[in-house]
Amino acid sequence: MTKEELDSLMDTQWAGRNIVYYDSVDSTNLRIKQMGDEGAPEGTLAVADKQTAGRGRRGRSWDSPSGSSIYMSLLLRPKIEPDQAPMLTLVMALSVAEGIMDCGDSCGNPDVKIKWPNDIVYQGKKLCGILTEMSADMDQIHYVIVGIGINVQMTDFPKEIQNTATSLKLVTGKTLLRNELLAKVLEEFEVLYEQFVSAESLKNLKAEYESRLANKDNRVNVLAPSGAWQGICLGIKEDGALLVQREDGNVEEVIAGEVSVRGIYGYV
Ligand code: BT5
Repeated sequence: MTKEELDSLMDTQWAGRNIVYYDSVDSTNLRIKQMGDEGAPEGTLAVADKQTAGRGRRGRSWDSPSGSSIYMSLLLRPKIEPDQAPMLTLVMALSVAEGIMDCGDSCGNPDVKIKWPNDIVYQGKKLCGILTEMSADMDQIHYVIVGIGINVQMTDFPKEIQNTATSLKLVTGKTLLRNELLAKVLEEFEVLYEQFVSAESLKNLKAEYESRLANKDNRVNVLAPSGAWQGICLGIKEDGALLVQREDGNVEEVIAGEVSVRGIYGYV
């Protein structure tokens, strides 16, 4: 993966048209944050072969060895309200799932699913995670960073995640080129992002997202700060909330950030 190869494969109008490539970096999200503060244009993309301080949500870390995965962060300057920004995680999750499908035979056509809100999974294991961060005032977004980590050819995982993590190589046996997948994800994102921004909701993406939603119509555990409860996952709302029906028939809107949702037998 080199900047030249990425530039030559990129078939987008603006997303990923200004690529900053690192052999090794602390975190691509941190680099994009700096570029966002310095006024870089929408669509600027940081890509790294390796991260030394890859970040997950809520202070967690992202295992980021060299030579085997995609680590990238995209700078966005959407004209939406700050409270609508978390929906961008769902837009990117759908773009990654569709991008993997677009790679077709070269990727072995795995039927990947989205684990709401920010993971791409295959047969119960995590292939990709997304971290969306934002710089904003109360009523105005300065910029949003969408960071994506995709396990492409990783075969060795640290002990703590061996049972929950996987890679495209492990699930398909195929050696997929990272730059090909990266370009497909951005092509998908550009289209889905325009649909999202023009509707200011997920209205146009809801059906597609739900068709990829792991646990749809299945029983899930909702791990809320006030306690865990179970229900049936019905789908998503146009604002990105997950709809879960309790035993008594009431349908709750679960908001990302406050809670985790798991299958009743494990991580997905
Ligand atoms: C995420 O957080 O899933 C968001 C990950 C975002 C990573 C990208 S890489 C490019 C950009 N730059 C960054 O610094 N970050 C973004 P979360 O839902 O909190 O999941 C984190 C958890 O996933 C960890 O606590 C581990 O259990 C697990 N994990 C860590 N590394 C993993 C990996 N490579 N594959 C699968 N699971 C992993």
